[in-house]
Amino acid sequence: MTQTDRRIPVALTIAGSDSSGGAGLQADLKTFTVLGVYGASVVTAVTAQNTCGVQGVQPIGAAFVEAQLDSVLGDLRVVAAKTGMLATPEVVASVAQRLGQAPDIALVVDPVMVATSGDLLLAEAAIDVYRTLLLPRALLVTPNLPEAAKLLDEGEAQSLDDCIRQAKALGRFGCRAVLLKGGHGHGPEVVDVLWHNAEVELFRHPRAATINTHGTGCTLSAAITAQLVLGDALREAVAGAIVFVERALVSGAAMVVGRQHGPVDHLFLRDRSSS
Ligand code: PXL
Repeated sequence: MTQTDRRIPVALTIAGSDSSGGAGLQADLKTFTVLGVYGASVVTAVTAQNTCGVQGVQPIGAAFVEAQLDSVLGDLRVVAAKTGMLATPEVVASVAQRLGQAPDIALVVDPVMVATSGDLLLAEAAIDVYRTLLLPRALLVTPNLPEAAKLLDEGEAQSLDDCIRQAKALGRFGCRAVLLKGGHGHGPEVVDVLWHNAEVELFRHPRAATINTHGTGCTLSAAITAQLVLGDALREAVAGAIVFVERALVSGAAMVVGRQHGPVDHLFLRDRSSS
């Protein structure tokens, strides 16, 4: 075995920093770690943030995002990557262009636009760059209902039929698969719609009774990425990640991290080892 072969498989997050530690690249690295995968990070923006909201955003310039990507991709064996908050059209374009040169990396695109608190995390002008440059490079895109509506430039899905239609429509941007997350809907049941290989699969689960939902989407896309690094096929990675997030949501319901929307409990597995 050569030195190169012995490099361990890596999950990469390309995302913003959440100073409160519940979402963004902090959520991603925690998720990679508890799932047993080595994580690396390329920072696209730094937010000043807590459980009450986002107090400030400092985007990183596209040239320095590219420098970080070059450093990581030129040395580490990145098997799968995810994007989270990309903040500006220039960064979306740079990430798409640089990952276009690394076609073997499985790419999960979480098209982050707005924080749980309602604060904007993406410039409006970047949405078209997602459509034209980043989605065609993606293995999987994981929008919530408002993000899917923005990408499609239509109203938010109001029914399961709408969700299925929108999931299929997003596939026309050139990604191989779409997971349309139903968490922003209403009612006691959440339905996530996976469109993959020209087929639709529904993942139904009870809505967790919690206000601690900060970082749910980040954690889901990070868990999918970690499962891909571990060798799962896409469908199994998605199914496993949905269960992971459900358990993190249920365990996090009782946590008090700050005064408002706290994070999911990335450490819920610790209860297994202490019993
Ligand atoms: O959950 C979306 C998200 C992604 N990235 C960063 C965030 C948030 C939500 O607050 O802060 C950096």
